[in-house]
Amino acid sequence: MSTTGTTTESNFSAESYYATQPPPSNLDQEVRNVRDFVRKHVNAGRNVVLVTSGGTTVPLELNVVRFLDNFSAGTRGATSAEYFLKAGYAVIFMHRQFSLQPFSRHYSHSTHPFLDFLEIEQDGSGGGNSPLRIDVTEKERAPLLEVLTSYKNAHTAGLLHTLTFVTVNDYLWLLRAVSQELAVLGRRALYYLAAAVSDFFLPRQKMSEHKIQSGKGSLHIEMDQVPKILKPLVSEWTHGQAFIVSFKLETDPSLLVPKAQQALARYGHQVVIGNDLHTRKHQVVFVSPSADKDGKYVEAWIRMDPSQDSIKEIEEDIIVELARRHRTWIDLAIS
Ligand code: 9Z3
Repeated sequence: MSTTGTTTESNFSAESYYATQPPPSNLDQEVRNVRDFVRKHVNAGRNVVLVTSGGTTVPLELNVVRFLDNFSAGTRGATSAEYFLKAGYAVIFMHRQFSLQPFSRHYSHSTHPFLDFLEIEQDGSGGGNSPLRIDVTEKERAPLLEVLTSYKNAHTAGLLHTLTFVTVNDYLWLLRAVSQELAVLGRRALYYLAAAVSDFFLPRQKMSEHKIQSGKGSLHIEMDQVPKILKPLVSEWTHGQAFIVSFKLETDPSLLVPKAQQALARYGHQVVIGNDLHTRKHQVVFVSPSADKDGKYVEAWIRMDPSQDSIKEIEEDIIVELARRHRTWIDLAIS
């Protein structure tokens, strides 16, 4: 995309992307950690889900001062990871650094900051010189105990493995490497691709080494299209075995279903969850190939009443439905 708004065909296939763009420096270590996590859960006979979450940055300089970003806070991914744990999955949570994380998300919002419900109290044992203690306000105690218990249980049982990315390049390298590690799970692997991944990037070879100077007037940057990695993910990296759920985000609701169908036709995976930017917390649409294999698609809406916001999260219903479909997918191979 150029700043004039015109688009040109990208030259980057997935193959040429990985051949020309450098991997993140910590990739090998991250992959080894994922391998250990996967091995443990394969041995335990547990299904594993990869949840991607948050936005990606697109740096404009090698010594990066400026970058493009997007709106995603990682709410969908972090919330969904908790419900996947509840459904018995081991979870690889691959998220944008500093975006929301499962469990801590309940307290990291400016609307619910944890410092507001902690109290400083004097330990009564030693009179005025007693050490100070931290306590939780009465009202917040029960919900905190519930979140903390789930958090501790997930960690003690080694059910949650966290990976971090920042740039779209980090994301692309990690996704390929993790999917290659998950391949041993065959149909037992589920992909839940909720990260908001940039469609455009600046290849390393076109980046300015130092901070772009402002003295030259307006800035014109031509970006290349990020390769459509769902295609190799579905057919090569996962050998067509994994249950793959991608998300489609639109701001024009009339485009949701057609764009989701187009993605399924192009990549041949199992589900596209369509969501509109403004209504995404209250309704989503599942679009999937018809069971009759007649080239048609079926759509199923999940909706919740906004008045239920304080007691219910739409991700709960999304994950129940996906876990059900994933079981069917696994059973298909057995029958
Ligand atoms: C989504 O559609 C996610 O549901 C959101 C969640 C990013 C809207 P938040 O993090 O938001 O809770 O604030 N993710 C995928 C978006 C995306 O980039 N999809 C691509 C597209 O629409 C296809 S992979 O073209």
